[in-house]
Amino acid sequence: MLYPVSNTDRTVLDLDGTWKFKVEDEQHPVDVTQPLVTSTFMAVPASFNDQTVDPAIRQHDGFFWYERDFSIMHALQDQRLVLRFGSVTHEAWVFVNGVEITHHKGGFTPFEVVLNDHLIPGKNRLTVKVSNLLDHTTLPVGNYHETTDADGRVTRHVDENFDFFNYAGIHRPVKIYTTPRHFISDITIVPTVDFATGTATVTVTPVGEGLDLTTTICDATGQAVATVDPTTHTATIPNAHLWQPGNAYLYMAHVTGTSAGEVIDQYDEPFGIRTVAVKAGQFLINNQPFYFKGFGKHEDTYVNGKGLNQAYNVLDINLMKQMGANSFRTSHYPYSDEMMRLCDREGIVVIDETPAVGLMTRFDFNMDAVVQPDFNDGTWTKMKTESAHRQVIHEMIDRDKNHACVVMWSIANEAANYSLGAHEYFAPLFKLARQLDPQKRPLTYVGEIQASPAADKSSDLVDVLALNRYYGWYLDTGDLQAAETHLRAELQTWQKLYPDKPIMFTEYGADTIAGVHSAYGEPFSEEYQTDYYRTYSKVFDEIPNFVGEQLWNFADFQTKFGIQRVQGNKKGIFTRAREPKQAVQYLSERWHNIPDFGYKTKK
Ligand code: GCB
Repeated sequence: MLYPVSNTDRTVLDLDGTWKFKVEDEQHPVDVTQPLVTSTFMAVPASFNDQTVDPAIRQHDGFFWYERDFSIMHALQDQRLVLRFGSVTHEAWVFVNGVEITHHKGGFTPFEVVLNDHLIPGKNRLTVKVSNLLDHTTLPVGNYHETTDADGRVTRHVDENFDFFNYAGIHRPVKIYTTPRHFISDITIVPTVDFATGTATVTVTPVGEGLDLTTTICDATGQAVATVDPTTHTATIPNAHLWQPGNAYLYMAHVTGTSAGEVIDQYDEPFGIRTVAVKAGQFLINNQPFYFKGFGKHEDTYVNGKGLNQAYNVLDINLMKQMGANSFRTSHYPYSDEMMRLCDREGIVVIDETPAVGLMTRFDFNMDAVVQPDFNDGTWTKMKTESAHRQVIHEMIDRDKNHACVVMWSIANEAANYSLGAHEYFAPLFKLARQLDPQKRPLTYVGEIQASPAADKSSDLVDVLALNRYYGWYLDTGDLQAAETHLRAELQTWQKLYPDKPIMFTEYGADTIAGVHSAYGEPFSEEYQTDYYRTYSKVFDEIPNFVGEQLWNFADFQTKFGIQRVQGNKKGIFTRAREPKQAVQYLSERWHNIPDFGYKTKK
């Protein structure tokens, strides 16, 4: 899906701002044919939850209404007008002038609808009904139940099967963009490089009905450097300037759509020339063994919740670069278009993850049970997420396929990979992702501690073993010596089991309350967090196939209430306000001493 842009053939209208807002009272449903009656307003894009001072609204599980008016200037009315939502979490029904015009389920990917046939002259009323409900068919997974009282009043409740606050609302920008009636609808870009000669071959496949399409490749200064052959769809770029981690370089595919010799539509798609491959236990970017240094993150900031916050995105990347980090994972859902475009420009390497989190029905550390070969906790019969999972894989790859920053797809976070049925569930999804990705990037899922080498039932499917481990926190609490022993033993086992698969950590961390100090290095203190990271680093450096460390978490973040959470998860190495904890200094020193390439060159 192309990002909305303005150029001489297209324009973008911005519908962000302050919208009318109302919590649905199911006893007295909203009449969508009439303007929304409410005195409440909410900023868009943003979660609604932290904009209110009413705890009942903040915590409400159910349906919500947003509304605003808009008009289209006369000069644009013969254009194709497309209404696009960057994301609405988790389900949206969109009405124009009281008539439903589209519906989308899935809170972290964009959707759009052509408006022309639904408009009336003058002012138009745009209404969005939003649901924040989650259950065993949705991604993320929620445990849903409802009760009905004597008066028929239904109370709905979602217990998040995951560790972040269920923020909801219109989270990303709302735009109307125009295209001509015949338009460029898609562009797919696949770069390859001959490293011996430095020549790149770029395949650019534009789609646009009723148009003759031609593509010119421009360099970062805007100079045309190649023309795409219309029959083979390829262009050759000698001495190609590579997109490198920390050293981004973006070319532009300038696509022109003509009809009878007249230019009708144009689109500029930025792209980087880089390759990605997994080979002999290494993760290769541009044919060089890359080492991931960075984070699992969240889209999570004060007041905005999970709403787009561009200033925080810019700051976060600056903090990463200052630390010598080079990468992050979009835990646990695809992030905004805007963040992905920024990472392309900044040379930040991204592991792009679906919202498949919470695919497990039990969570404990009884490792004896899960290692039984026929262990089955029922997850894969209880969960009915297959269709949602296929949809998010489609939508994520469709949106992000051209991004240079994306080097790997993560199909899920911490599923019941130790339970019978896991392989049958995941194999078709991996097959689907491999078919859909034109750049054939490596695939992984992120595995949790119960899916140990002895218990895991599906790790043969992944190209890279991506592990989340909490030795020294949830296990071996406060005992870093035991943690070190257990960590080493497990990593050595994976190394032996899969001598050709790279291994990386996608989570490891300890809750740390900023300002708590301990002369004894006790848990929750800043000293403990630093010691914890030192311990892990030592073991990582011993494992030949270990290709990256992404700690948990970049910053403290909001979660549901729970006895292990004090206003949220405190495993950030930055506070939620992005103030550094002590570990930042240690990790900065370590990461500045680890080169992006060649750190773990195999003997
Ligand atoms: C995990 C989850 C992550 C949690 C984290 C924690 O394994 O993937 O969502 O926040 O542990 O801090 O417990």
